[in-house]
Amino acid sequence: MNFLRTCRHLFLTLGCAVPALAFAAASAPRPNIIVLLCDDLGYGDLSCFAHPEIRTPHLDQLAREGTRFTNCYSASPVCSPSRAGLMTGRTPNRLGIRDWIPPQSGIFLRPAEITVAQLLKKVGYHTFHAGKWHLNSRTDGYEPTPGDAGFDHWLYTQNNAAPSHLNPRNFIRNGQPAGPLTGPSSHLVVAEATRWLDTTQRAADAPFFLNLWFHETHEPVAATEEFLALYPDEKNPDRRHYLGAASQMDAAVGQLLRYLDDHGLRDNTFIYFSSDNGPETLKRYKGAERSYGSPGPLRGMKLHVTEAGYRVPGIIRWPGHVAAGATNAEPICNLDLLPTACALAGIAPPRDRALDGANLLPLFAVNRSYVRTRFIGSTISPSANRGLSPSATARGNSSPTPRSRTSNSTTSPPTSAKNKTSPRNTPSASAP
Ligand SMILES: [Ca+2]
Repeated sequence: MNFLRTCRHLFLTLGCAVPALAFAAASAPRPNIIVLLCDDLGYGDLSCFAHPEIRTPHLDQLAREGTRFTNCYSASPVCSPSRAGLMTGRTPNRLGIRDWIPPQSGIFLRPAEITVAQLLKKVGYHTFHAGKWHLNSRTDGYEPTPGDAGFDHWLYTQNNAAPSHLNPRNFIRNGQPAGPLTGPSSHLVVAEATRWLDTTQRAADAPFFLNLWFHETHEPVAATEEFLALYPDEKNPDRRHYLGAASQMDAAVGQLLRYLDDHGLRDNTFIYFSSDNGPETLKRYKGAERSYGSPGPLRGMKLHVTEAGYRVPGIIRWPGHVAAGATNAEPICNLDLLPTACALAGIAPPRDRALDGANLLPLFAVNRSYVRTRFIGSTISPSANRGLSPSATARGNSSPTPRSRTSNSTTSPPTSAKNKTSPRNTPSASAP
């Protein structure tokens, strides 16, 4: 798509003035964007975030080639609200998703929301999702799918891979059961992505958006012998699986990084690595026997509204734009992904609704004058916050601008849905 067509496309699809960045993009190709999101990986679970045993050489490499963010937050201390926030740039309080989404619960990300994938697709990005989704409650087509959220190609599970994260049988590919698959979930996710990149006809100047949401290191934790063998001195077999699962996910990241290098994609690809929430508490529920994640020096765990519930590892690599080998203590949040991706693509974020994320690009400039005007905060439902009081948390570094909440009660079903289900915002009663 040439420059004039690009500008016309931007104007028509967004229905607003083409921002200045779109013109700047004429001389620089729009970068590819990759999101790598772990599940329940704690702040202290990578060797580059000071875990004393876990070996994550590929993520350590990513950190050396990019910037390590030591105050990187998720939008929520539990799966579904955090992921909903990442996709929309809006605090989950606005979305009516305040806890994990149980199967068949009728809760899903409402189609009236605008996702980062939809925005990027409208301006020519090829869009791909693989891995856990957890933004709907059923996978039979009666609720919105990743395809409805803007992805051209998608391979996903509603929640966890089953029967475990090795050799899963419950993935759905573009609406159809994928059948039994062989290998660790994270490796399957990366293999699907590279196969898609190899086989999808992409316009010469069209970038891609990969949204890879690994199941590791959520329960049921399961590592292959290859990764268990990295920890011969660990006598506790359950903990050994946890350590191995973190390295297993790291190896999948390594496969992706090698692919980018082999195909000349390193320099023009923006990579954001993080986790959806803090580490699970060992034996919090039946089946959480291998939850040996580490909050590092932080207080709390997953579901807690203290630091370890929300603060997660954050790494961003974009060669030539994001400092290499640096550490940055500026608070950032997965809510920032949508406005940042919009800036990378040279488009304006939605103007018809309140956004809670901030464009991070000024933060990457050498002589930066970055001031965060959006505060980071979330509430969590009483059921999710089991054992703790219903509570909220917030953080910002300047002029917090709290906004009013909106309700989920006016949600309408997707046009592609087969029946009329409506999301509820009733908290669930049990389990992760
Ligand atoms: Ca999670």
